[in-house]
Amino acid sequence: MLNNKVHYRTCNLCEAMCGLEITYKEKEIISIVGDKKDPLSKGYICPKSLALKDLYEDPDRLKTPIKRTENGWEEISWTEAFDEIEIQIKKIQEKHGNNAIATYQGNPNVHNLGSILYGGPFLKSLKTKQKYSATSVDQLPHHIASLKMFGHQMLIPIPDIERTDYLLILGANPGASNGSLLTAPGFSQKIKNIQKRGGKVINIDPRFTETSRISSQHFYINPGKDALFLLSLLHVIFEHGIKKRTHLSDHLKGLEEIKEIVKEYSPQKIAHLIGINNLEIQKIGIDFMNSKTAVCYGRMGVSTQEYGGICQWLINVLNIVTNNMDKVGGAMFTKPAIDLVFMTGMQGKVGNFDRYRSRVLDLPEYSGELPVATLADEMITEGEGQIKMFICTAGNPVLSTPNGKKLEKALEKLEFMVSIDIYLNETSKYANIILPSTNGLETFHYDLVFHQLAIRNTAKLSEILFDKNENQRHDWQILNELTERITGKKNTLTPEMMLDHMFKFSPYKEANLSVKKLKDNPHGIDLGALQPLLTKRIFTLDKKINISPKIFIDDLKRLDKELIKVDTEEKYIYPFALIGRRHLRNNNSWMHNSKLLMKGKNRCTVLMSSKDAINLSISDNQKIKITSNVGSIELPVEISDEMKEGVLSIPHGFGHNRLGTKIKLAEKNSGESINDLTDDLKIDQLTGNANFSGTRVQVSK
Ligand SMILES: Nc1nc2c(c(=O)[nH]1)N[C@H]1C(S)=C(S)[C@@H](COP(=O)(O)OP(=O)(O)OC[C@H]3O[C@@H](n4cnc5c(=O)[nH]c(N)nc54)[C@H](O)[C@@H]3O)O[C@H]1N2
Ligand SMILES: Nc1nc2c(c(=O)[nH]1)N[C@H]1C(S)=C(S)[C@@H](COP(=O)(O)OP(=O)(O)OC[C@H]3O[C@@H](n4cnc5c(=O)[nH]c(N)nc54)[C@H](O)[C@@H]3O)O[C@H]1N2
Ligand code: SF4
Ligand SMILES: [Mo]
Repeated sequence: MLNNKVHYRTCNLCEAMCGLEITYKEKEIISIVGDKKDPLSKGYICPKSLALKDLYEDPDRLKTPIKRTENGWEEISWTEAFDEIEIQIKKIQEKHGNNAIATYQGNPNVHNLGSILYGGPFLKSLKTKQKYSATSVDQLPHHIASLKMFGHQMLIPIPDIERTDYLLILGANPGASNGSLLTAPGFSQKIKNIQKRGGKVINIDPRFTETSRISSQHFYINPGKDALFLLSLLHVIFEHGIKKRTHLSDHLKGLEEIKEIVKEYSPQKIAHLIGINNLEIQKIGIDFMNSKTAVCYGRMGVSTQEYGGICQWLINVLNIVTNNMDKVGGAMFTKPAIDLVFMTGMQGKVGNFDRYRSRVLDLPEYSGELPVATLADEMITEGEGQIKMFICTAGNPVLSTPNGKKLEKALEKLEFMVSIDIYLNETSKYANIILPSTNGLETFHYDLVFHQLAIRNTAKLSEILFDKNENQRHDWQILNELTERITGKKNTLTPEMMLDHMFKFSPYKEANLSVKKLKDNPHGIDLGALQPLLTKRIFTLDKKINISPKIFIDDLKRLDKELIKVDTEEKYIYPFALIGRRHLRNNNSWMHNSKLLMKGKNRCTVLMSSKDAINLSISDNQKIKITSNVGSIELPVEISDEMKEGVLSIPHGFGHNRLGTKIKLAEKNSGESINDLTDDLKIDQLTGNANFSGTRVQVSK
């Protein structure tokens, strides 16, 4: 009789990097629990990790390449698939130019070592400017703020939530999302701990969320008005006088400029637009500046706004001018075992912005990518540079990008499309060929990205738990074969070899890190708490931290129109503002096929305040039609006093009712896609990021 065995790894489903202890026998998982010896997560896990079993066993998961034919989908061999894709790439680029091929990289790419290491060379081999990713429906403003202020797109300040006395959270709901650009497993407990230490947690959100519930105080804000809120906080802080000198003083520039600017934004003048009372704003500002340590954390909900760029810039400014940047208990910077920021920063490869613009809408490039909101227009609009072929890797843009229905129409018209994906879903169904990859437990993994964003420096490797079957391929093998076929050059390096090489540049010389050492330490290795280090890694040309970058200052003119805006006709036609929401047991669009996660009541509902429901005579669970300027969907109402009056909430990632997919359980719990309502043309004009917060809608019965 075979004995049970135990395997340790990091959960790859969200950014929290929880350590798992998986008991298994042959190819069967017996249990998944938190690994108490993991130096970062110390035993914490959320229910999603248990779904790794469902994912592994899911009969709907693709294992063989499939090709769309007149008679439906047919299984084909890998050689046949690669041969045909190679022919199409060459044919289309010869006929229409390199930019006729577009690529989109979805979120799971950053949770997959192989995709990170082999995705870059693959994109480069295509020599196309039509590159897109989930970055521009998510955290793009963070990167631009870091690039313009610190000189490096990945120099993202990490709130030191384990040591702070005051945490101001805007537009993030770690109580459901487990945190983002802030890897902190057990985030909710850490919020409670701040209060146990005598500290405060203030949450600003148009909805009273899972995070609001465990915060010291919650304030409802009008969607999309965080830039004004932050300006008014800075007004209060400068009015009371900031500390004269800090360890960053000699490294700052632009302080006088911002001080002048915020004079215009007193809370007395703009509180009514923000929706938070003048005195409350003053109190938050004063408490923030007087707290021994304090940090402002603003995520998804403030990034995906009309002024997302301004928001992320001002959050950094707030942390800097209150002497909380690069300080214990404030916003800090990591020094991970493989320190991509330092490695690339020293080589001057720090990212770029606006070197060229998109063809149709004239939107700025960022780090070689264009904003995905304009992908459909680039496909539909005829002329030189029109996209004819699309390669989608681990992405579901039909559900995840604004105006998904428009993208569907555009995908239908392509000459050829390839998806590298584990499912036949809402996006991959438009592919001519789907190349399926291994997933999760079948992969060798090291978190290159999330160690860079964690509240503590640790290093952990995950070995393959279950070998793939002979006909399966890893993402890196698929990407590598495509690259080899395009370039004609062989690459025999494996992810393991590449990783081992990167450890040679580790700043932790004394730790002697290597793949072997991490294999010998399966719970991971602790490298210590974050330390101040920013002055050694400012990568701007003049080596100054720029508090007032010109692009943001100029963008304030756009924001200032908000101050004098009278209610437009749009507000009467579409009286409600729509926002999204996450749930602990969802993961963007792709885990609704897990039995375990889909238990319980329907989660794809419209949340509406009871006052609004009474005004419209709508009862709980009644189906209503929600319409925006781009489309309409029908969903049941959930009356909830979590909602601010005039604001509705629908989760993203649903809409599995489109025909021709193969995700049986998800189809049964289909819901509707919020991105059939969001507008691809209403974006943050500065950064090109999608704007999901506050889509104007009307409702009818
Ligand atoms: N309205 C609204 N829209 C949103 C958001 C929102 O809050 N509101 N959130 C936005 C955010 S933050 C993000 S990150 C995006 C996400 O947007 P996307 O990345 O486009 O969407 P996902 O739902 O993550 O889809 C991931 C795809 O990868 C496949 N997949 C999963 N694992 C693997 C793997 O290991 N290998 C391969 N090859 N494929 C795999 C899945 O089957 C799925 O098709 O959505 C954005 N869209
Ligand atoms: N369970 C689960 N976890 C996830 C994911 C998932 O889909 N499910 N997705 C992962 C991904 S890809 C990401 S990027 C992260 C995102 O993680 P978070 O950034 O925490 O994202 P959300 O949970 O969507 O929280 C955004 C919050 O912003 C609020 N909000 C909306 N509009 C505004 C506004 O105008 N102003 C303010 N102040 N608040 C606003 C919303 O009500 C919501 O509470 O989560 C990750 N973790
Ligand atoms: S919080 Fe994220 S990383 Fe941790 S177990 Fe849940 S899904 Fe996995
Ligand atoms: Mo995301």
